Amino acid sequence: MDLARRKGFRVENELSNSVTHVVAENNSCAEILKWLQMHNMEDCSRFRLLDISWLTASMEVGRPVDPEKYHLDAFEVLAENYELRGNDGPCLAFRRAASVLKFLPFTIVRVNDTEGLPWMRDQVKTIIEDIIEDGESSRVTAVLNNENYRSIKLFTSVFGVGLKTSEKWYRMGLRTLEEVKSNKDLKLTRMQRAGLLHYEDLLSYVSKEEADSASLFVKESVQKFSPSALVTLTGGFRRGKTTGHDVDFLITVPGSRQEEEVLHLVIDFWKKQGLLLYYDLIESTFEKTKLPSRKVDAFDHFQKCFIILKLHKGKVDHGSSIISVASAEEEKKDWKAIRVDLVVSPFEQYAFALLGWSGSRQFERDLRRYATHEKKMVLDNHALYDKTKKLFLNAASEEEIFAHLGLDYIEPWERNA
Ligand code: DCT
Ligand code: MG
Repeated sequence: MDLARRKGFRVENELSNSVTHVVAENNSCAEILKWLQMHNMEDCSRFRLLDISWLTASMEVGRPVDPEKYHLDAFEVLAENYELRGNDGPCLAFRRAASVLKFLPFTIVRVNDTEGLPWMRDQVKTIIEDIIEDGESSRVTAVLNNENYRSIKLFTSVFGVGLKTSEKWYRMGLRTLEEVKSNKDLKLTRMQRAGLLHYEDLLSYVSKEEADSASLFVKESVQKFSPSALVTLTGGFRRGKTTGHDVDFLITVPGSRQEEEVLHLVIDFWKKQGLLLYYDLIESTFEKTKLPSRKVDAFDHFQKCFIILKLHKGKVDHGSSIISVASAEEEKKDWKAIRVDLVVSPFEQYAFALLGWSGSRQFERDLRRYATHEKKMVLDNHALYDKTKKLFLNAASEEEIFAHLGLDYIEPWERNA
């Protein structure tokens, strides 16, 4: 606690209304909930319940890191473990369970509380039961303690490092990033070199303030070259998330067929200013004659650019950040590397692009499944095709797409699960 205070965190001894994060060490979720109940604070939506690892990680970087990763979230761990092993079926089942549980408006304290909720299979219920009774699930603990899981998770946390590379490094006996960096035999890609170079910045997550500042900056740059361009914040931040792994933008130019030029102009402009720590510009591969893709998780065909942007801190309004003292090191470096994705869509596909790039991934997947199985339609980031009527359904807004699907409109912040 002293260390946290010295680093500028405000640490309270007593639970009060000003508390925003409750940090626990060596307590089960059930114990904490009981304790909160004793203090008449059952309403957990008022603060975040986190594991001590969140505080240590935050102290390391000198600011609060994305709490999502430090929730006592057993199902994300299991899902991730299956994903890392290329086992998609169980991975999806646990991801579904996780996203249902994460955004529930109430806390599960008994197994019976899961009654009527979707995706609560027996496997899931067994794990919930273990956590409620013993404070942990042996299945989850086993994954967390597994050396292979830990290394693969560490390696894949580097921008540009996928499963294949991680497994290769693991088989080579590598276990830490220091070992990766100092190994002369490794041929790293440009993307991986950038990922390692800016590892800490990229790991510390983008805050809402940083996303807003990046928004202003991107808008300004794009409209410098194309004054009528629309620049829309998409991804997790559009869904109201307060932190993210990147900032996603959708760009379109109403009434123009040359919308793809603007991205090149912006990239050149930033390059000249030395603001591009990494970029990969991919040209559009869209063919009008092709039907929407049948694959539920397919990559789209828009022109896009994956970027590591040098965001100057002067541009960030710290507002009511709980960090009041910046470390000496932080004062020297007045910028932060953040991941930015720019996607360019033709204006007539804008609504589909916006819906697709707003996520969440789970929401998109389920919306597409719904379109396919319930409506005999094919939905992707470019279009909606009605297989019965054999025609494309146009839409100028997200509302119109939901209407075509026979669904009530779902606001972005309700698309987290
Ligand atoms: N998306 C897509 N096609 C891709 C990649 C992403 O349609 N090839 C969609 C799904 C979610 C959305 O775009 C944004 O993707 P992410 O940035 O990966 O997710 P996020 O929800 O913004 O969350 P975060 O960035 O915080 O991890
Ligand atoms: Mg994102």
